[in-house]
Amino acid sequence: MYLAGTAASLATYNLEGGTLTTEMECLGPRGTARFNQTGGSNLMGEGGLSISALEEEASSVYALSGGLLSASYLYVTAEAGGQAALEWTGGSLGTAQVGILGTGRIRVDCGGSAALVTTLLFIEEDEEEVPTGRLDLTENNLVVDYAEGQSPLVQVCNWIRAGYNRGAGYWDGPGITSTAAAEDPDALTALGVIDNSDPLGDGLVGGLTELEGVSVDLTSVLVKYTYWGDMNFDGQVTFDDYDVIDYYYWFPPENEDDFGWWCGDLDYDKNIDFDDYDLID
Ligand SMILES: [Ca+2]
Ligand SMILES: [Ca+2]
Ligand SMILES: [Ca+2]
Repeated sequence: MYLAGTAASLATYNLEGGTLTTEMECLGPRGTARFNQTGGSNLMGEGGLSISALEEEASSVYALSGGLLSASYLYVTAEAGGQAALEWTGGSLGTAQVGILGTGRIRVDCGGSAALVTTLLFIEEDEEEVPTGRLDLTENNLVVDYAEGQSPLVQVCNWIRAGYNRGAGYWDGPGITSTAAAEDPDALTALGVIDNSDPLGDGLVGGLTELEGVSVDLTSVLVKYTYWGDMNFDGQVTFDDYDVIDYYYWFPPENEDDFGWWCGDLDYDKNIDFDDYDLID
């Protein structure tokens, strides 16, 4: 199914109930396309959903506020000033691959009740390895359920570092960010990330069987909207978390890539110092 496609066209599709079954769906890449799903099921089976805007005046938006959207892949692509976005505010989303290309955007704004779960996540980067796309989790979580030996932890951590935008802003960068953290008047919240397999092997974080109601396996990278310093992802900051940062303050990881939220490097600058303790206090 194709929505829009040419420069002057405007296309809107509303799905309120029933089941829509297609092999694949494309919004864009020119003109204005909007898919409003407030209920029902939109099923693509083995196929996927492509939301694209490849010229300045183009705008393609999929707004999911109810029902079920199921696609084996989901690509959001914006180039040349076009606007392409998935706005997820309610209902369920099931997808195995998520790609955010160019300046595409995905916003998960389900009131903290949702996790974007995928086996592969890709966010395009420029020549300086700065991400160009944006995944805004607001108050929600992310699970990248990877295959054994293929942890995307370093990449996901880099995208969060870009989203946090330390030194230039506050949770307003590209990559993986949270406008809820940015707008928190007390600045107490952040996006944390851990590899559930505990790659450092110290038994201080990871080993979770669920993340706020979502079942997870050990080979998963978990991103949680939580309080600064909640390294073990139990939703609060306690002595257990201080134990983590204290341990790694005295016994820091040997490799630069091993620094991140999980060991107390809360500001993602690859060391553990008083700036990190400031954030937890
Ligand atoms: Ca896994
Ligand atoms: Ca905790
Ligand atoms: Ca740090």
